[in-house]
Amino acid sequence: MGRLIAISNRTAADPKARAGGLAVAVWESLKATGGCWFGWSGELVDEIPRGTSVYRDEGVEFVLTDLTHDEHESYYLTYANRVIWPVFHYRLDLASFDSEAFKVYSAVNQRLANMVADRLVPTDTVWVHDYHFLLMGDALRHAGWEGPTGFFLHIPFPPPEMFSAIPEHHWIARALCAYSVIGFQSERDRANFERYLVDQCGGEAHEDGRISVFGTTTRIAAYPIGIDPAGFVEAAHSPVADRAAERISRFLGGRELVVGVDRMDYSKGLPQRFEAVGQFFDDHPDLHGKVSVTQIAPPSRSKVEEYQELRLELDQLAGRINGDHGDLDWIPLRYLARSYSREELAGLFRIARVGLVTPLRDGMNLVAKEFVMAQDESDPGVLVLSQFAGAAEQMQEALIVNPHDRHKVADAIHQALTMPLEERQTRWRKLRDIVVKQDIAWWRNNFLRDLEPAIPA
Ligand code: GDG
Repeated sequence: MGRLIAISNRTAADPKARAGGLAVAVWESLKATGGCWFGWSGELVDEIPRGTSVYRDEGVEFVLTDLTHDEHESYYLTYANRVIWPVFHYRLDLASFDSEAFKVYSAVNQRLANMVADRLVPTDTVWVHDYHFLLMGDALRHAGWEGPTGFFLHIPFPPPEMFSAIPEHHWIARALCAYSVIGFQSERDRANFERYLVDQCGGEAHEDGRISVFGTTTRIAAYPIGIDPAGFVEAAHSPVADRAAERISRFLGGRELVVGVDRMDYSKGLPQRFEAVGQFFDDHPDLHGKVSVTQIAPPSRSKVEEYQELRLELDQLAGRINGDHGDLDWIPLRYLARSYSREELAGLFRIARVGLVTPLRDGMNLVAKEFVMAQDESDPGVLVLSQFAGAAEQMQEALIVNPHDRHKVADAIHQALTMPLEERQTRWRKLRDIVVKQDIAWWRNNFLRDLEPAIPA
């Protein structure tokens, strides 16, 4: 294989992204092939920048561009985050369709594609990431690039009935099919896209997973993303994790810990989770004072209105639950709207009896996998997992719930808290085996292996 070229909105040049599993996994291949990573610098400027900032780190070249204020507003905040994100998470009610913003989204995809194409050589392999760059495969072709181009969608792909509500759906689908390989998180997402192409575009699905449509043939497949399991075990046993675990244990004073960690996003089902926690305390007065729920929810995209409303709703709900159930010496639901280090989170997971991962819709959900790896075999905690997280396809040994059904989620919390040790261990071992086997390297290798046949000999 020649050089690997990665393209994503934010890159590992951003220290916050650098520690993430994805950055590490992609970086490995970039380092091994002397590759290059393209993306946004994180800076905003008034005029479309002519140049790029380029620097090298461990043999990997980062090529970054600033965005103009207008591009950031229309491409990123509006089209990516107020059209694609809500619709792809099945939330048509939250979408603000905007054809002017689509033009800018399209122009940014083309601007970056031109920047990338200028630096490509024929032996390169291009791997594009996520919903900011749905049109990049096509834009690269326009820019003269004819080599293999893969795309991985980190978020769900909605059913065709929903996707086709986007005014530009046909344009997007046609552009997507310019990629040689399109990867999804789950079989459900892959099947949704295939159904759209077959039913609405006259596509022909082949048995080997390729699909012929729009005069071209593209491979579509599910490649569930994983984590770096050993790295997370190490984080969970680091001195920072030990200190965090100690601090929380002191606060808990022998109470059982139920934990949730999610970016503050409406896809994560936090209001519904809080309602379920309220239901659980309604149903089990005997457990008042014996269980403490901690929800960590670092705010994200706080410039977008829907996220500001979510923040208010959570503040209110948490206040109500604690007002209804709390006592002088007990806070039933601790809700912390801030971020913690990866090691601190790992320490928190390690001492939790229950992990709550109940998104309304999620591409994969890495927290589910991290929670499992942080547990100790001698006394493992139980994962309560939404049936609507991509992770549910791999992690059937979790307690699988419908996050909209607060009674069932409350029952699952109770079942998890009272589950006998032997059952906890049996379930946990099966989950651990999956997370270890289908890790981040497995994901990357599977994807790149499928992209390789597209490389001209
Ligand atoms: C997208 C898709 C898909 C969370 N809070 C803190 C923190 N985190 C870390 C978690 C985990 C990551 O962030 C979140 O990953 P998720 O998978 O849960 O969700 P998204 O951010 O929505 O990611 C998702 C993923 O892409 C990968 O393909 O699984 O479905 O939506 O690693 O631990 N990390 C730190 N402090 C925090 O406060 N350090």
